[in-house]
Amino acid sequence: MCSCNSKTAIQGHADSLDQILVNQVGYFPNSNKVALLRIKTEAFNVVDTATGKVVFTGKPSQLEYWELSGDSVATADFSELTTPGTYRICLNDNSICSQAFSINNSVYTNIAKASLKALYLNRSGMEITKEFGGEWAHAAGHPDTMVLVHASAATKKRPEGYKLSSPGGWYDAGDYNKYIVNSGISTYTLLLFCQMYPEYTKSLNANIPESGNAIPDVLDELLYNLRWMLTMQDPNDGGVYHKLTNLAFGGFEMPDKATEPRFVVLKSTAASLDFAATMAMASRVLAKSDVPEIVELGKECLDKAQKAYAWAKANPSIYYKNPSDVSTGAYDDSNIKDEFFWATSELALATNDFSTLSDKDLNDQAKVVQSWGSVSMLGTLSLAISENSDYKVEAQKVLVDFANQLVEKSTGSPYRVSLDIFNWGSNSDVANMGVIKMVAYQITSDKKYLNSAQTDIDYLLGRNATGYCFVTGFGGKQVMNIHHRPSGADGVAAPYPGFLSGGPNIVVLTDCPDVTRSTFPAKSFVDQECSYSTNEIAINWNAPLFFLLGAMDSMKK
Ligand code: 9MR
Ligand code: 9MR
Repeated sequence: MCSCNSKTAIQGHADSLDQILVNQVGYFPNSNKVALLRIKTEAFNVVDTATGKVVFTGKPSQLEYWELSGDSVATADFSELTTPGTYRICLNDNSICSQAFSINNSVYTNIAKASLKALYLNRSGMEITKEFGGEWAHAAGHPDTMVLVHASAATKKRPEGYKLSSPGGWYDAGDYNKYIVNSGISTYTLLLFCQMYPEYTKSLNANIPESGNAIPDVLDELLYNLRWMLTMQDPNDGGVYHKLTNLAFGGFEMPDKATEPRFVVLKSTAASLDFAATMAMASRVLAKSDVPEIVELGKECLDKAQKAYAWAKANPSIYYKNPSDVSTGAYDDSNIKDEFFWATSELALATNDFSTLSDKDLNDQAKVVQSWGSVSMLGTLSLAISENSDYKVEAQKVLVDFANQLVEKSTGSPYRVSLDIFNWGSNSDVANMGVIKMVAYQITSDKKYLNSAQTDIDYLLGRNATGYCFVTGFGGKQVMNIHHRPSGADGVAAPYPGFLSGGPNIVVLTDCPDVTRSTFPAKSFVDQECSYSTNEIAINWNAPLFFLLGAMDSMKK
């Protein structure tokens, strides 16, 4: 018989670990705690891993079938257990046990820091030193000081082949390219965090090279990307290049070995609007800094936001499409009504002039969770939490209505998650839903939103149909083979830590030719490097992950 505190016994039962799904990092003592059981049983035990003693016994709910995972689960609620410690959930005379998890007040501190630090590890054009990168230290690559203007972006003043400097910024994802559309939402999400949690932001030390200077680490980290974004605007007309990229995706080599030429490609309306929105938001957040240089930078951001917005108004339908000789990520979007709304809202807030907005603009927007291509919620969010805006009340109503729908979905779902469509990057949708709930919680102080955000954390950290904890370096069942060039090329077994894997979906079932994936979307995931559609990492996935974990960590007692 297995006793749950014995490591060998658990290893001997590795097959059964997935029978009980838990948040493998842990729970606050006072939070809701719900595990999922895939087995019909009358009772479940919570066992202390240190003593092997049963500390709580509960009765699970009925099994419920989920059409998205193709299996049935019951909930096991052990919220009443509040004693700090490390535990497993066990069944059948403790012969079947879950992964271990902790209950204590600091469960999210390290993982929140790691999820921010991951962005540092993805900085382009900078050596990652041993001091800050540990075993993931590497030489600088992609200086991007001699970037070529691509034919699609040629102008009189900057003709094809013209060389410009656009250094810094984060690599987008597992590839080494830098894309404005995706940078916008990622940077904005961190700016929003700084705005909403100023005290926690000040206190967080992520151990990055700038730690200890007069600027909070969250802000330092996002500034590394924001300063790059500023270089992507053509000062001659205000338009913003869609991306800085190689012509094609390169192989799995370290950054300094990847030396193919780099190009800035087509100025697009979406990139210019996302840039305008992000810079306008930045101007408000940076204005609150007590470092004069940062306040100055904020003014520059507003000026550049206005120029990019004017360019977009004058060029309202330049939709990005890859030119025939460019095959890297497109971030193409032909519905940019939401980008216009977001940029208009942010500029209204930054200039305190709301004459460009109307209730109709607000209500006409699609109520969908934010992503790189659907940004209406970002405008709504900014208006809803602004100190004074003509649209605050209306925006709060839209946001809280949407959060209510999400909460309803998660309480009604067998897996207790609001997600009911699995897109590429499905895990980021879960994280972004958590962000919406955190904002609704701040607006209303109603605990139901916080409890629902907890279920999103639980899902990402193991209580999902794959049984993986989706943040690298954390949990008992870890993702090891992310589609991330440095992780694949560095010869270190462990992947770069703190990254959120994209997560299950059935968009591309053939990315690993030798793998047959589940056709159930919630289970269709493989921890192999080839699976770029389920196991890549990306800055726009880590930003909401950090937001959600940091927000939760900020509420520790
Ligand atoms: O590595 C690329 C990844 O960053 C992208 O998200 C993905 C989808 O655009 O494409 C990956 O590159 C693959 C390419 O599309 C097809 N051939 C295999 C490449 C991965 O090694
Ligand atoms: O996140 C993007 C997803 O929504 C798209 O469906 C997919 C295919 O176009 O591209 C994803 O973004 C990738 C980008 O194109 C290149 N860098 C890696 C990104 C994450 O996979």
